[in-house]
Formats: sequence, C-alpha cells, structure tokens
Amino acid sequence: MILYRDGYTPPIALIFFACACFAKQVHVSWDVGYVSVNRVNQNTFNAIGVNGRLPIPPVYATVGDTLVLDVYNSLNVTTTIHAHGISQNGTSYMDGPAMVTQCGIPPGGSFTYRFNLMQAGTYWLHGHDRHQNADGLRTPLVIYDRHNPYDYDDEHMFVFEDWYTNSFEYQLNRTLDITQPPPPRSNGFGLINGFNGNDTAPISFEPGKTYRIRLINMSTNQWFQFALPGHRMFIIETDGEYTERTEADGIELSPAQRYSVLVTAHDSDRFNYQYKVTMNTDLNAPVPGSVIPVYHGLVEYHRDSPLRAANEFAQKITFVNDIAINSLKMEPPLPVDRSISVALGNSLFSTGQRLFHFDGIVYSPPKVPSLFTALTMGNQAMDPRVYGPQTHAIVLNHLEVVEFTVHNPTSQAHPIHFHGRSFQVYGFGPADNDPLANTTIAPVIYNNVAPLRRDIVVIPGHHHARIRFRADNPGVWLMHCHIDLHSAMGMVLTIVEAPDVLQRRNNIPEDVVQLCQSQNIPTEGNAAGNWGLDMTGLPTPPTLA
Ligand SMILES: [Cu+2]
Repeated sequence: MILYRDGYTPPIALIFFACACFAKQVHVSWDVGYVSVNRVNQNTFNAIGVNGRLPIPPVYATVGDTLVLDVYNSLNVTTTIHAHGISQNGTSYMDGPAMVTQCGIPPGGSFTYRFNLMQAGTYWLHGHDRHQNADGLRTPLVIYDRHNPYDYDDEHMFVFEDWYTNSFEYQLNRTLDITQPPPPRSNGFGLINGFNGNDTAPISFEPGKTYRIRLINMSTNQWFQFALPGHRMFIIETDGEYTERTEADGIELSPAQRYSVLVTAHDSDRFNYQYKVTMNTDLNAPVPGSVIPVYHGLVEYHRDSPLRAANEFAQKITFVNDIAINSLKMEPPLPVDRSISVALGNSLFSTGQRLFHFDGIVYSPPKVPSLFTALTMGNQAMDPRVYGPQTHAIVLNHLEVVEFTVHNPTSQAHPIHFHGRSFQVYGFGPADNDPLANTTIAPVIYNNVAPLRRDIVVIPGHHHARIRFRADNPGVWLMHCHIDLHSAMGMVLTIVEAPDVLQRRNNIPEDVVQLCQSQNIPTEGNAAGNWGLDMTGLPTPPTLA
C-alpha cells in the first residue's frame, strides 16, 4: 500500500492561508504527451499524460484567480483542454472542444488558455479532442472559496476513474467496424486518486474535526458510489454549486459529476473505520457474469485502534434524488420563456452501424468551428441551419429562460452535460415515444421550492429530465452525453447562444484565430466554409435506417 501520493496531497497552505487579499495568477505548463503506464498490472498502451506523468497533478486555485494554462502538444494528433463546469462567461473561445470554439492544437504546436475562475467548487480539466480524456488526459480543478458558507477543519479528495486495457481509439474503431465482431466488453478497472482501487490509500480523521470530502468521477463510462460506514455525511455541493445541507447514506456519481460532503469525525479515536467505493457497473449495460468491483480503504483515527470494518454496518444505501436537494441560494424554479424538447437515442443508421444521437441526428464536426460561424455570418448567425445539418444547432436568444426537456427512451441511463453553465434540475418523468415508459417506473416529480443546480444530469432509462437556465452567457456551447463512447458516436448537439451579442463583443483573441489559420482551417462562413446555406463540401450524414 502506498502511503504518500504527492499528486493528490492537498496543499494545506492554500486551504488555510488563502485570504481575500489578492487575486493571483495560477500558471500551469502542460506538455501533453504519451506516457507508458501500467496502472492495473496488465496494461501498457500509450496513455496520455502531462510532463511525462500520469496521474496528472490537480490544479488548485481560489475564486477570482486567473488560470493560465500553457499547453504544448507532444502527441502526434491534435489536442485541446476543457475546464469542465467553468462557465467561461465572456471567454467562450477558451472552452476547449475542438472545432466548436477553437481548432485543435497541432502536433508540435502550443496554445495558452487564459480565463478567470469566478466559481468556487470542485471542477476538472480534461482533453476535449478525440476523447483523449479517456486515455488519461484529466485532472481535478479545485477552486477554493473566499467565504465558505459551511465550516470545516480540513479536506480530503477522492477522484474516481475507469481504466481499460486498450486505448479509446481502438475501442471506438472496433465498435464502429461492422465487418468485425464487436470488441470484447469490459467493465474496466477502478482507479482511486490515480491508482488501482485495490491499493486505496488511508485517510486520517482526528476526533471531533469536520471534513469536507470532495468526490470527482472522471470516468468515461462507469458510475461510482462512495460511503463512509459508521459516519453521517451531508451533501453541500453538486458540480460546483452549493446546496442546502442534505443528509445522505452514500453518494453515487455518474461520469463527470462532482459532490462535496461534510463528515464530522467521532469524538474518540477508539476505532478505525473504512470507506467503501463501488464501481456501479449495473447502470451502464453490465458485462454478463461480471463481478461489481468494490474497494475499501482505511479511515484512520489512531494507528493502534482496532478496525470496525465497512461490513459491520448497514449495507443498504438509499441515494438522494436530485429533486430532493435544494440549492443553498433557495432560488425558486425560473419562470420559463421558451420550452425546447429533445430526445436522445441509440438506433440503427444507414451505414449499418448502431449510433447514438439526439433527434435522429448523429453529430459530426463542421469544417469551420461553430464559434467562428456565429461570429462571421452576420444576421444569418441566428439561423440554426448555417451551423450545418450535423451539428444539431439550437440558437438561443440573449437572456431568455429556457426549459429543456430531454427524453431518454433507451433502457440505459445517460449523463447529459451542458457546457457554459449550470442549470436547475427541475424535474423528471416518463420519456415520450417510449412504449416502456410510464409513471410507475418514471413518476412525475418536480422540485418547486429551490431546485439544485449542477452541470450534469443523469437521465435514467425511459425517463425525461426537465432542466432550466437563463441564457446569460453568449457563446457556443456543446450539450452531450458524458459517456465518451456515446458522444463519440453522435450523442452531441450545439447550443448557439446570442450570436448577435457575440458579434457586438467581437473580442476573440488573435491567437485563437491563428491556431486555425496555421493549419489552413477556415475561420469564416457557414459550417462548410461557404456563405448562405450552401453546404457543398460537407459529407453526407447517415440517416436512420
Ligand atoms: Cu450516453
């Protein structure tokens, strides 16, 4: 068992001495490259790390700081970085998704991300080109608050990842190749704080102290559950948004979700305990006959105290539904100006492949990054058609309150992420156009008091979810499933928010334009690089079979 992992040691000085005195610049330099790792004793594919390391050290900052992230690309393909959950208000061009808000950084090229961190909470940085996050390009981004609404004495962090024996590219290509049998299915291996879940490190508790425990699921595919048997825990944060203090037996996180919980240690150090981490393979089409991986680690009060093992306590965990949690601000549901309904799916297409989609549209990137189309098409930028048939663009008006109802008529849960914002999770109910959906399996439930906010909502199979937000962030933002195989196979759409306001601001930095021009990628015109609605040159999209 490894006792010290420098990559995940919280910087105590930052926690206790971060004062309201000075906003600072947090400068991080990343050389993104291939690293040879053997994280679960049987895997040696070329993973993607930073500065020759994997796991990548987390980034810590304080609200008001500016993050300056220099990226040099040592890979032999393009790369980009996305700050997950950071709203990028005014800096849409720093959001990261390749061919949406920027061009990929070419091999041997570099680019500097620079943006203000105006939100306290638990976030993460990850690759947003070619799903390089799945091969390791991901790490926590913790932003400390200047005035914590909740008191606590210290922090611990648990970062969960799934890890596979092949690269994401291999898995995707094999899945898409209908001339070959599908690749062998695997639940993967659970990693905790960058290491094999079976080697979980102990955490220490001092009697009487209260701990904030940050939980981050950076997985591509798997849900994780966390419990501290023998202790009470209270949710205070969902995806960077404070919540009312809400008691929970345990926490379940979909890919890309984050939570913070408060746990107060027992008054005496007479016993040690265990934390319990379960990789919940049941939610994502379990591999038949597979065993659910469960990992235990020590909660150490005193080196010599006897252990009260996790299995001495009640095993049944009831997870708290999003609807049952109120936001700390106690903001009531926003009054809706406009309702938009979309349906996700997994269907057979004209290519003979089973693909993922919203409303029968399989996303593929445009020839001009959508943000440049929004900036250069004049009045036509308000017409969703100029973004091309394969980006599934939805244009929002500045400051309107939008309710999205996202229907999931599949049998599988999908974690749906919006770039550029958090949103209110207003309610759930049965999916439309789904013969298996009804109010018994998917009761209609709303939070009419003060819905929590978050940036990833899990829509269980045969359900719909209703989410609300005010369109107060002009920019181009993806909405997509955060299961990487699903988004890689089309479950992505594009939200173009207030292109008229974006054009008036006209603040795109020259180096963002240069990044495209140095690779001969057009920076004006519609999705095909033409004017008007002429889409000549774009590939023919697959259609529902
Ligand atoms: Cu999905």
